Amino acid sequence: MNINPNNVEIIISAVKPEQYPDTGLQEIALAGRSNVGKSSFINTMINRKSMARISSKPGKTQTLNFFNIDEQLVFVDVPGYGYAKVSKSERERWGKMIETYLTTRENLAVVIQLVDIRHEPTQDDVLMYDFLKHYDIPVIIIATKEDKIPKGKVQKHLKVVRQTLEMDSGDTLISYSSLSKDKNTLIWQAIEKYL
Ligand SMILES: Nc1nc2c(ncn2[C@@H]2O[C@H](COP(=O)(O)OP(=O)(O)OP(=O)(O)O)[C@@H](O)[C@H]2O)c(=O)[nH]1
Ligand SMILES: [Mg+2]
Repeated sequence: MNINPNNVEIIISAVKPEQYPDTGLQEIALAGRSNVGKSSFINTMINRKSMARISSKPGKTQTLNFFNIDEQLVFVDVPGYGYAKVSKSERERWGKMIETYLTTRENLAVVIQLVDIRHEPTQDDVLMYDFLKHYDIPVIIIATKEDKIPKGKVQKHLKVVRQTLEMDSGDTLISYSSLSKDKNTLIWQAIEKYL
């Protein structure tokens, strides 16, 4: 995919289906724990430093943020799960918002689920993967923050991710770091298979 980073813009921050944009473009949604690096992933993939908002504080992204990527596709940045400091009612509201989007959105082509390569996927990670499988939503797993572990340990950690999620053998798993653009081409190729 050949993306012009100067032609990337936020379309809308939505919470309800009535607010989802009417672009006719296919959408790629991010999923993953709060602070795992979803917004950073989008920025690196589109070669923009701070299009999607990043924070060292978990819970930065609070709405569904739709980004028009060079009129070719749409990235949807999604609030993370598993952040203890949001209130129960807020968590439930986010959960509903994400669930509604994932289960009803016809433009949705694939979900990119991010996990932290350093740790065994959490129970929430497993639930999310199972949820996507249950609804037959295509998924690519990205094990991010690989810059934080020694190169020699990457394969071992990927194996733990694959086993803990009980991933389908046909599903793609790629290690990644938002600090580097080295794997962007590889990931665009993985995405294009679903477009
Ligand atoms: N070392 C390293 N840090 C990363 C990487 N990706 C993200 N981070 C850092 O992790 C923190 C969280 O990143 P975000 O992109 O805001 O995470 P998020 O998943 O969008 O978080 P929420 O919006 O709260 O759900 C920030 O301090 C990032 O700089 C990575 O690949 N390597
Ligand atoms: Mg975010």
